Amino acid sequence: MRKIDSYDKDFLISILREMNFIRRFEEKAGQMYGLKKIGGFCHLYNGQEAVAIGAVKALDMKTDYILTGYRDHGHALAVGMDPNAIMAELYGKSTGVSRGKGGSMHMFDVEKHMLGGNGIVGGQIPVAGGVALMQAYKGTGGATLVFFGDGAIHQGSFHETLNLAKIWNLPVVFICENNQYGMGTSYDRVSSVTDYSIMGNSYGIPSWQVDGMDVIAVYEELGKAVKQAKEQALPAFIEIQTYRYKGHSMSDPAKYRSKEDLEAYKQKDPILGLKARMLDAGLITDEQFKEWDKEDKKRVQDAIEFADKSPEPPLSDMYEDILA
Ligand SMILES: Cc1ncc(C[n+]2csc(CCOP(=O)(O)OP(=O)(O)O)c2C)c(N)n1
Repeated sequence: MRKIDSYDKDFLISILREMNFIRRFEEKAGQMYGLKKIGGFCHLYNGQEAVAIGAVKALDMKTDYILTGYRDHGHALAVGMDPNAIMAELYGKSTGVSRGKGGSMHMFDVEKHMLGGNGIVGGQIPVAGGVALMQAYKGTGGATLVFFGDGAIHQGSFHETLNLAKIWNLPVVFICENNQYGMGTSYDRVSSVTDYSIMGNSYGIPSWQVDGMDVIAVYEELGKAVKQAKEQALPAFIEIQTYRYKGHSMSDPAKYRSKEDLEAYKQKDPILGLKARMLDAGLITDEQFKEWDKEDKKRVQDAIEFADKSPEPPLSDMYEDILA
């Protein structure tokens, strides 16, 4: 675990609270799915909060962009998208971020520089390469950060984009959120190598692994990668070792892993870990945390009420937003 002594107290509190808010949001989304308020696919982010928060804190969202896959609620919240509109999107309501047409996998907000969740495994990787090419071409000074799962490493588009990113000197940071599992199986059963960081090295891209249960480690290592992308036009590939507490999607009972495995990771929980370090350092009290948690639960409850009260999209909406 990285030390926290050199950090500003308010910065640490914001990280702790933002991770906690994602957790509370996801727990409620899971419940609402169970109540059939949310339809379609729904992939929860519980356990991986330190990745989205640590990474986004290392960015300047005025110039930088992020893209991600279908497990995207945490990234959307991390860049400050409106939780009410995110929940309404999950409900398929017209007040949702994609007017209820995208659902869980398609959070998008161009003003917040969040260029989307993507349903196709690895589909966001070449798009991120294109966004970084735009940044380099226009000289915006920004970088693009793209999140994807360990399953996406085996897509051809991952390899093609890494190669082009290095040849074209693109300011892009590739982040593999290795949450140990793909859909229904463990990553080490489907991959000929288990140290994914070698994948970037084979394209001449500096690559390394980071402990994704430690938000400060994610923040510090991403800071290095983003600086390198911006100042040297050098891409980076980071494998963040994390863990998802829930099944792949709401329809996955996660029978391919043991209870012991899950419990072992819960002992390293990113939120409780940072909270414990802050308590030890005398930066916060238990009472304060309980108060913040109450506020977070209330904000999520407000999002539920907003989504519940929002109108369904009219049938005529079916014929809008069609490109071809
Ligand atoms: C091109 C493509 N193939 C298959 C699928 C079906 N699918 C959805 S998620 C998934 C597993 C991906 O696992 P991983 O990348 O490790 O991400 P995680 O869900 O663990 O976050 C698969 C095979 C898909 N959406 N797109």
